[in-house]
Amino acid sequence: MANFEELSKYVIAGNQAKVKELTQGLVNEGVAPLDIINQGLIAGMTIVGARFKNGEMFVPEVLMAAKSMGAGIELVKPLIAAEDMPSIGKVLLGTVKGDLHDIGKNLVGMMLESGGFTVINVGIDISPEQFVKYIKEHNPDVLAMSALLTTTMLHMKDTIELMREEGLRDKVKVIVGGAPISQDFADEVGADGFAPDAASAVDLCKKLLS
Ligand code: B1M
Repeated sequence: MANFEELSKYVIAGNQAKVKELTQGLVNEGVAPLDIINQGLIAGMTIVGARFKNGEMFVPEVLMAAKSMGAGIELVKPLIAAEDMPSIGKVLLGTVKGDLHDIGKNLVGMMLESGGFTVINVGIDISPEQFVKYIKEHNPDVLAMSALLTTTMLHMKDTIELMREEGLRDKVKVIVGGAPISQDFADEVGADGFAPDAASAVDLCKKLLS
């Protein structure tokens, strides 16, 4: 019987060894990889987010929790890739300039890969100029930008404007996401779509490329 609650508990505690052990146990039991991620690993990180917000947890603890979640995801990731299909499109993925948050972005990347996309994850703190450079280099079907800060989300607009200036906007679909992003914001900055979570990002990319 899968014990997601215990897994979440060790994510919150930032106990990498236990997270790995329990994740492997669930894998051995034959629990679906996405259930392990959503009901165990992400569920734990969601509680961490709430506690951080309330001042009940502090940055070092949050980082430990994030690392533990990442360790669990690393174990499950190859199993999702194994169910993979041939690539149905190329997505260039990054977190915008000034923003170092990458947990959600990496989840989006993982989900996209498991949904059959080729993902080029260019990392964090990516300026509009760097995004444009990577687009020219990799020729993606979709640019996916993540932002977690209200102060950095405006760089999505700058990036889209620079793409337009460089004649790239019509060639590449743009999707945006992250905790402070909304559909209204996506419309305002001229993105093709907004996804509230990683699973929706996969559906959105499929819809935009169909
Ligand atoms: Co930061 N942080 N943080 N932080 N951090 C938030 C975002 C914050 C809401 C916490 C708070 O105050 N309540 C707040 C932002 C406030 C705001 O702007 N409105 C905040 C702040 C203020 C800061 C600092 C400024 C703190 C400081 O130093 N004073 C600083 C900024 C650093 C920087 O980026 N320049 C900072 C630093 C950090 C850490 C380094 C400690 C760490 C990041 C570690 C890392 O990413 N490697 C961290 C963390 C972990 C958080 C919280 C606690 C958790 C974020 C997270 O990973 N969530 C967060 C509070 C919270 O969210 N409740 C907080 C789990 C993750 C799975 O969710 O990223 O939302 P999320 O991704 C979701 C969706 O949003 C969506 O899919 C994912 C789930 O399916 N999604 C997309 C994300 N990207 C998408 C892209 C898409 C589609 C969907 O398409 C392209």
